[in-house]
Amino acid sequence: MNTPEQSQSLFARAQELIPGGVNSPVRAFGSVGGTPRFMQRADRQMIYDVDGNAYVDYIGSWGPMILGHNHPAVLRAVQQAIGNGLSFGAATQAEVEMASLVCSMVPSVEMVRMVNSGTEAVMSAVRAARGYTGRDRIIKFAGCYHGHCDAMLVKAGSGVMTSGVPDSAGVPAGCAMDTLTAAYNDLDSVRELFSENPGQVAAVILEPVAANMGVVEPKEGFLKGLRQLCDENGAVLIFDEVITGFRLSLTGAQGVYGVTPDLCTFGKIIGAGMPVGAYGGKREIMQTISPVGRVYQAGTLSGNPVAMAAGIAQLSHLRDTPEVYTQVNALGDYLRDGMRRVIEAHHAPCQVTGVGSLCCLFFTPEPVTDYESAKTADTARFARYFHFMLQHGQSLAPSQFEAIFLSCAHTRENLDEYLELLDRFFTQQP
Ligand code: KE4
Repeated sequence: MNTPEQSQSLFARAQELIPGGVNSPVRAFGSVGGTPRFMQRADRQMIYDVDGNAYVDYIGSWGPMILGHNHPAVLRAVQQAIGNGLSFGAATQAEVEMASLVCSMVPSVEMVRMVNSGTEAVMSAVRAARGYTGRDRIIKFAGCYHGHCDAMLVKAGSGVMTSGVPDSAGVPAGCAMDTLTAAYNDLDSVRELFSENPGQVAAVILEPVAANMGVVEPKEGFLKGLRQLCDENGAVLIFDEVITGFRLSLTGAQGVYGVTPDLCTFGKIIGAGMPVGAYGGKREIMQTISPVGRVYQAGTLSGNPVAMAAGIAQLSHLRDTPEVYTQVNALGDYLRDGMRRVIEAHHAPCQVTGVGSLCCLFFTPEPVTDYESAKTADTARFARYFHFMLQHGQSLAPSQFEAIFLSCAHTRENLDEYLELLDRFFTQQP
């Protein structure tokens, strides 16, 4: 490994010009320390930093790169689209194609609206649920992340207060109070909030597989129970599938677990690395959206032709080669089995979680089923593991509370290299 001199000088300069030197906080290595690597090129499963170092990429731009970087079909589509102009601010055929693709691939989506990020998708879906029900309150889950709109940057109030309190400066208490927080995998906590707020809850929103507190799977019956509670209370069930959508299966987590949301949100894979988000679901809810309905939502670059070309190419490839999922999910099983063998051999106080191509190594002896148990992780030890791996050419998410994202471009040899290094880490730092 070359010393990260270029990254260090770029980071010093960046910190003068950009808050924290980054355009998204997690990239700053805040929870692991050290200098973030400034990347300049990626291809297939590999990514290369400005100091000439090569890494196996286990972030994949936080999810979009399920086919690996620079997939030929995506690259070709983008190059072709660019030649026709970057953005028109007018309706295009590509948007109809994209909408038709999403609605044909995800049965719960009868209508869909394109936006430019997962945050925008969630913000819009929450507004649609509030407009459709005429109610204000939203139930979310501790440890689930849904982007940075005000209503989602809220944590549970203290004690008996069921109303939320801001989880970020700049979020007004008046906004936070309408967001209630339940515990993931705990249906009673949801039942309690519904009974404390009768007729006031517009929606329940969650990551059907949580991947922002590390990876935490829904317990048997949890998603089904939420579906039932929403039906009983006239609330909209929103699955935030920004990570799981088109990753766990062609029909996301809703297809894997067999529970149908009323609305769902997408991002990442739907744009193949270009800035795209989407929200969609029941026609009667989506018809509340402007210009048809009274819920306003808009965006200059929504449905951008270049972004649509990328997304259409990636989704079409996934639809036409479903063996992609067998391949990438099998890699996930292989990696999780290997991780479990290594931590067992070393009696390491760790948990391995994950679904399909999402994996997570928690540095805690406790089973992880929600945010409270996830927070028992030894983040200092995670940081040592992270830097050990980075030094040996493995680019992992710089936080215990993220995921390993596998792609079709990863190989078993890549995973064997990771597992051999994991074994060495525990040998050297028991
Ligand atoms: P964006 O606004 O970042 O496109 O999407 C927000 C979002 C919404 N919902 C879920 C389930 C998400 O995971 C995200 C964003 N994911 C993080 C990674 N955990 C993005 C990385 C970052 O913030 O830089």
